[in-house]
Amino acid sequence: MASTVDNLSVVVHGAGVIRLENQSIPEPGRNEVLIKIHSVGICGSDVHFWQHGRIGDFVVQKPMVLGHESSGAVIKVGCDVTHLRAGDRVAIEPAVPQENDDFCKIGRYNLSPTIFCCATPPGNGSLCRYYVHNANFCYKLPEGVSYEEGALIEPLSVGIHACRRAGVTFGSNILICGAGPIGLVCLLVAKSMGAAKVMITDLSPERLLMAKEMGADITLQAKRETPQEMADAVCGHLSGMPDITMECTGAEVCIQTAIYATRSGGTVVLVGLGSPMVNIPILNASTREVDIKGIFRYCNTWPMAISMLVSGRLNVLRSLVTHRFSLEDSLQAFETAHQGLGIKIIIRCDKDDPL
Ligand code: NAD
Ligand code: 572
Ligand code: ZN
Repeated sequence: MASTVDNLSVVVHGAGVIRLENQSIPEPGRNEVLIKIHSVGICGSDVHFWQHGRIGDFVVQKPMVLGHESSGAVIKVGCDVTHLRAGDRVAIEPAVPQENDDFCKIGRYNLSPTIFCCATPPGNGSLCRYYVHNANFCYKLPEGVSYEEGALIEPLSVGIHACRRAGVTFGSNILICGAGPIGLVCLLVAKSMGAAKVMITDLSPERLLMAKEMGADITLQAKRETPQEMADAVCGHLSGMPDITMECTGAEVCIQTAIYATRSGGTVVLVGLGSPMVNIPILNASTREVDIKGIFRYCNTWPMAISMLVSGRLNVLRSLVTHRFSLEDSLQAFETAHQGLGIKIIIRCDKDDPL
């Protein structure tokens, strides 16, 4: 039976409408856990669902709780759960396949047509006090890994998956387009995988400064160049063409730049998702054997992210957090995110551990 005690939740009702509402506390099913949420990061997609009520074909048709970058403490386990118990601190992987299909069998469960992600309609998210999730997609946080780091594993996972798909290795020379949270996690992962030189571009000098502080070797402010001119500038600053370009803006001009800049035989990974139809220099890519790959979120990243956080070699991840708000002040947090201020905004949902 659901209870009606305080489960304050950030709920989107459609374009332009979010409210703080008290919802009932759900009961965990056999293979689920009930989590007392501690920290939740705001993602660009949360802001987009609030502003536009949709992303592509995913339309907010009924009120939906936002938030998919989260961590918290298990307070109740379903009867079939054996690897977690009450009191465990966990990071939550939000996208869960609903069936063990062929994609799951080959380990690429993110590609399953049955994948169901919290805070993508119709799935409720975790920006609330109490949230139920599939126990197999909750990962125990060891001592020394904070709840905020636990929440940051979600965007970090996008960076891990992008770097894996790109084939980043010892000595890679890399261009990253866009120094938002996703471009910055790609930078952190690429450096920790042994990239020799990482160059990052953005329109914003503040974001480029952040990138520099987080270990970018070269930063370049994008102006109003043509993609070919921008690619020439990139190669000049890098003293050669990058082996890999990770496109993290979704802007057509950056996708074009990415192709022109990448060396023959290299790889472009399209992380940013913008317009569904874009013009790209396809002959340039195909005749130079530049591979163009996409990514869809991530798979099999939480365990390695946790190991890397335990090792201390990803301590810089925590500096992505520029703003913190309590759950009660979430609407102010969303306004701040919408204004494009800072990098990662974290909402503290646990009223027993106030800011
Ligand atoms: P963001 O909007 O915070 O960052 C994008 C950055 O690109 C901004 O700093 C912006 O100034 C910069 N930019 C825009 N136009 C530019 C240009 N012409 N040249 C250089 N820089 C430019 O977004 P984010 O949270 O960092 O996410 C980046 C992208 O990744 C988004 O499109 C998002 O939807 C996508 N994403 C994709 C996946 C996936 O599974 N493929 C997962 C997560 C996010
Ligand atoms: O952290 C997961 C994530 N994925 C994003 C964006 C932000 N955060 N994606 C972009 C939007 N797509 S989607 O396919 N969709 C709404 C399901 O357009 C998913 C990946
Ligand atoms: Zn996200």
